[in-house]
Amino acid sequence: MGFRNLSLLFLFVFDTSPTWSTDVQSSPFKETVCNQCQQWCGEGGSWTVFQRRMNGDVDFYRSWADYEKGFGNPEGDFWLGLKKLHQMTKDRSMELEVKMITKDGIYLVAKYSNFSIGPGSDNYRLTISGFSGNVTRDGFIGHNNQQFSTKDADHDRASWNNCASYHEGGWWYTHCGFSSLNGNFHKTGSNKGIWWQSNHLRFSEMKFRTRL
Ligand SMILES: [Ca+2]
Repeated sequence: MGFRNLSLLFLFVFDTSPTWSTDVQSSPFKETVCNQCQQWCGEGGSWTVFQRRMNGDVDFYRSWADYEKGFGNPEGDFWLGLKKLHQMTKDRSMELEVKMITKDGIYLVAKYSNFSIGPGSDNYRLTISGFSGNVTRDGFIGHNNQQFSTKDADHDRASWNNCASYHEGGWWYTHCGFSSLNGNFHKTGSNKGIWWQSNHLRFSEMKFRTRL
């Protein structure tokens, strides 16, 4: 399937079902696949997954243009794209859920009651609030109202460097911040890899739905 067709899939297949690894299948994260469109029926409506890291076979250290249009495999590691994120969140209040598995196999969930992405003319600024979940520390603390940055488009608050280059992935960085879920999958350490506060991760998934 070419990327052109994948792009169409992004528009119509919400919350695509990944090929779960064994430990994820047995985890609290397993959800019910309820129809042939692979929509997962949570209470009050279906989720749209827009980010997933599970295999490490997709390069996330990419350009602004790539992060705008999206990349990867919607059944595996992928980024939906900033343009679609803006289009799908601009008119209604959305809630966000972030699922993570640490390097040590601990399952984390962070939830936000308010989530939206601004237009490209404002560098896809993040609006996020209402944190809850089983993870004690908010990985988006301070990231509210930040613009998106990539290795070739520095919109962060750190005047001394480009956080997207330093952490090797596009994100709504501050100085540089408390999370980086689009970093290099295989690297570990405080400044590389995929991390949320002090947690180094081997799985992440981000999704939103209309707030009830
Ligand atoms: Ca900077």
